[in-house]
Amino acid sequence: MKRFAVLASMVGLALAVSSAHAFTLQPAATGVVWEGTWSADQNGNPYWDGNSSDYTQPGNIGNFIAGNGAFTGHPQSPNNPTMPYLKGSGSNAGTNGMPIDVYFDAGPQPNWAALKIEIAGLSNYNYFGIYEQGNKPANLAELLTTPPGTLGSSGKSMLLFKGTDGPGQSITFVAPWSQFGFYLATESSTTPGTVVRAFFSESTLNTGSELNLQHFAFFQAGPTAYYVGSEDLPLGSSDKDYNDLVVYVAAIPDASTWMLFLAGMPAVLALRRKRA
Ligand SMILES: [Ca+2]
Ligand SMILES: [Ca+2]
Ligand SMILES: [Ca+2]
Repeated sequence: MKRFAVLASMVGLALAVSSAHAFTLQPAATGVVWEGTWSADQNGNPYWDGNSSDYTQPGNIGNFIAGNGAFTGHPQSPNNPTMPYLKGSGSNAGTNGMPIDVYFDAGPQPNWAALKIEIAGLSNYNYFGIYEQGNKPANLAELLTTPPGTLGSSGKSMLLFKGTDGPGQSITFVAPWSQFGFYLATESSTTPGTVVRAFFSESTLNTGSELNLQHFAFFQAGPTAYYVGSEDLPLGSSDKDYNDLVVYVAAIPDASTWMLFLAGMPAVLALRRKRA
């Protein structure tokens, strides 16, 4: 069992997002809803409320958001036990509140920023990025295209964080499509450049046993800011803790705002230097 170092203070995460509505969450099918009543008690409900096997228990994404269990006093936790999570509804609902298909509208305001928060055991092989809504690349190896911010060769995906990026890594990006989803791809540890698993926030794009099974948990940190937790193993054989790669993502009025924000996070930089 590993416990990963705390690397960044998330204090002051309230970004000076402009009043312009940079984007909206676009529900697929008949919709998704934000649900602020939940309890991270490892009972499998909501769907992300599993019992972590690679982090001190109880330590799933809900514990991180709430700032309880193994994340009590965690400096990166937003400490919000009622932060709404995205719940499936109607025909977009899986079991235990799972939203089957989730994607985002890039919006008229093009700039987004993402901050990698916390990683788990398979970190070196996990790749996190965005893809064009409804249109994943045929060749999943494109999901590993580096450096972050680079489009895959078919233009359907963009890596945001590669496995070896440490917590505190950040990126600003412009989605080249009107709508996008998030993906998590795991690279083979024995055959570099080969994808052994890939999950999409539109889980109808997943394959095999993971078809229609959501591998991401979304929490609404603000009108234009989200926490995205991910589960990197097939749900039938995983702990469903959804903390395997956690990203804070926000629409920002312009990149300079994000840079100002980062300038206020010397702890991140100091710790990253210390770790390097
Ligand atoms: Ca629960
Ligand atoms: Ca997991
Ligand atoms: Ca985990």
